[in-house]
Amino acid sequence: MPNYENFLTFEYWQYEVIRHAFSFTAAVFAASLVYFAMTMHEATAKYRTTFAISAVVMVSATIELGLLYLMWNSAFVYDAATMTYARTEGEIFANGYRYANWLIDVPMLLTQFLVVLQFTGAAFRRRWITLTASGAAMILLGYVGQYYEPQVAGFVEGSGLGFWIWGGLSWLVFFYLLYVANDAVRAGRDSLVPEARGLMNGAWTLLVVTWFMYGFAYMVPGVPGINQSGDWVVVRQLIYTFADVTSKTVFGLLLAQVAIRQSRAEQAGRIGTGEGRYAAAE
Ligand code: RET
Repeated sequence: MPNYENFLTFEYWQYEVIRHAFSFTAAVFAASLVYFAMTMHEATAKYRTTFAISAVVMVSATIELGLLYLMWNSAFVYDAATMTYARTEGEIFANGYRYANWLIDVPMLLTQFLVVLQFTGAAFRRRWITLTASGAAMILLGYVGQYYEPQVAGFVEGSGLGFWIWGGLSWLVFFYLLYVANDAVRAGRDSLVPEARGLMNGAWTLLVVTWFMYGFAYMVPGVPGINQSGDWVVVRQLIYTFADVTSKTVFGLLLAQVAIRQSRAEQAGRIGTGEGRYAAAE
């Protein structure tokens, strides 16, 4: 089943705002890629992984958002008489590309988080497996659920129950993921120098707040009263846009700063350059 956007006709401004949001996001990620690549040398070798991961996230997101932009362009056609955009016969817009992007980026961002928290060895592996597995499960469950959008929004016959069941399971996995990630921050942040700890706390808060937004955006087609409104399609895509830029680029910038501050402290000889206390402990 195609996403619920395909069943609506959009006013000129609604369509344009969404188109611009897609191009804005793709451009931010392409520009951020250059920034992460060019500032990588500011950290010592041990901390460069976080820049490399941000670069991977930027490439995948630029491609996926670029595809969304192209699809949005071809899926709707302008009618000058009514000044609206209606779906082009034979074409569809698929929000599923976002899920493909998250499937790459969620495990990447969680890996980045563990790396900057200085986990190594067995402690890293244990947390990494739990976090990436639950991250992937969360995305895949939501991916299945979004196929029920037309039913739950009332455009097609059917109860839309699948939307709530798969989405509900995804929410449960999400809460488990947050629980495990919270445990990792608590255990890992003490190994950071004081001037990096505040930034790490900021990155964690940012992660929680922005990741919740994706879950809320998922629900929009299921909310009666707003689920057949073009305005809410705009709101939903703008929520995704904001969450994307903050959870990928701003999050990456905060972790890069943590890495740079750690590197400086090590270079100044204030802390050791060993493998971190967790490797030693295990
Ligand atoms: C879904 C389905 C409904 C329930 C929840 C979801 C959560 C999605 C999240 C996505 C995060 C994406 C990120 C991408 C960055 O590149 C799958 C929408 C809770 C948390 C961080």
